[in-house]
Amino acid sequence: MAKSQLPPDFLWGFATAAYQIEGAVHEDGRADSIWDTFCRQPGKIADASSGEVACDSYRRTSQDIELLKSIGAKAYRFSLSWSRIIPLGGRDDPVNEKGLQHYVHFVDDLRAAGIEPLVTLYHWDLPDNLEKRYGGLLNKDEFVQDFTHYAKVVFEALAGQVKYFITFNEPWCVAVHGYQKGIFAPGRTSDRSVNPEGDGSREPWIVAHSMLVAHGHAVKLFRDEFKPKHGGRIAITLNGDWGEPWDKNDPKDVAAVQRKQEFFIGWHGDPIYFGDYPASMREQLQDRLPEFTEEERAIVKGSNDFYGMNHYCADYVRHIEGVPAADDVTGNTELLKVNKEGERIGPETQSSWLTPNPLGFRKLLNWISNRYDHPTIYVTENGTSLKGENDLPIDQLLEDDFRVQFFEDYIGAMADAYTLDKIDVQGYMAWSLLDNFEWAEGYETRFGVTYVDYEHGQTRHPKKSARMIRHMFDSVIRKE
Ligand code: GBH
Repeated sequence: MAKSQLPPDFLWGFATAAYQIEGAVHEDGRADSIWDTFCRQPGKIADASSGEVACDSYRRTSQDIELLKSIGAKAYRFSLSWSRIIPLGGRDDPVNEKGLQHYVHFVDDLRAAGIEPLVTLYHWDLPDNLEKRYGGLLNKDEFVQDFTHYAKVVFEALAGQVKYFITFNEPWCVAVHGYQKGIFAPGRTSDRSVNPEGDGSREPWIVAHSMLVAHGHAVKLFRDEFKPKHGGRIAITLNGDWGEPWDKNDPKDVAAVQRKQEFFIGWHGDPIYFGDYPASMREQLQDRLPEFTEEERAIVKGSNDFYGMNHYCADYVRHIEGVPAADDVTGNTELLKVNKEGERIGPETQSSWLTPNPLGFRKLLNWISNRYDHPTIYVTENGTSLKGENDLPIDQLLEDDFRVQFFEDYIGAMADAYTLDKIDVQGYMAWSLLDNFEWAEGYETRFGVTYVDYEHGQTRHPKKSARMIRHMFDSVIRKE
């Protein structure tokens, strides 16, 4: 059988996010985001660290561009720090020219190096002032207006040079980790041992609605005022992992897989492609799930120029009997790593949730494509941590064969989806260019294709995977 291929203009590269790499949190007028303040609370971050220094990328833009060039990247996905651009965040607050110009120059320098920028507006770092001023994402009316204004400031500065914009990165993670589990900023939850404030039975659904409506407004603005002149495309990025039934002979587990995907992906995907939340969510959540007004529906439906897909792994899904917990976000299911027969879904990594399963990637590409009528898909993140990587001596750490194999298998599965299943996948960004601040896990978990030596001046040392990815794409991308 002929080897599966990808199209000649396939866009591939690497991804990062502002708070995870930039550091320089007080430089040039930047103000706190909710992650700066969250990290200052004792016990929230595994190694008590923060993004204060991180990879120092704010001061090392030319090093990062050199690195991208040296490993053959065609594209780079990064996010903007809202509180650098509008420190206080709001639509009547001043724009910080220095912060904005930093990104203008960075984009120019990327283009000069022949690297296509993909810009994410919101990768979880809300200006802290907006959290304090009106409760951040819980206040839909204020948040939507402030996000849309921020988007306008960004489009005015960058739309001429940037052809791919992503509004929100993984609204699921914001809503669930930030408002149900309380493990991400702003750390709200019903669990009073974690936070005295929060309501995990209601707030996740409220903030998700805010993000969807804000996304819709930013997209409308882009299409009305910027796209006609500059072209370019805009979308949201949704996370989603594959699921297999825990007991494949139990129809309840088979149904649970579909319900789980509707709760994880359909929650945001259905309003964008169909104009409403999935029926399974309405059934379980009833009036806790917000309703779209007609105006909101019109603005959210059809608001993706492509499907931004973050994907890491697979789970077994088991149905739960009885009434769902008040703060259930899973569709009354349980995610497990071992099935009824005792088989593992994939090998262990440093991240307890991340068990690679490349065939699951191909299956999920099919699931998304079928559900949403074959959208163009850009994979905006895919990658892995390695069990115990942080404890290895550097010479061994740089030989990250497990990660090399991961990319080989996942890129192969994607090529199969394109060639054999006719899935319209046009881009792929490996997570991540650099080891970086892995949110609540701090620096103990490394996702980079480049080792960052935090003890010796944040120096960069490409791992084997950094060098290998270009060869994988070289061999799989069809020549014109
Ligand atoms: C991405 O999210 C982020 O965009 C990126 O910033 C981050 O560094 C990278 O992954 C690596 O973690 O709580 O058991 O239900 C990861 C996607 C999806 C991972 C949801 C955790 C939930 C597992 N996340 N998943 S669970």
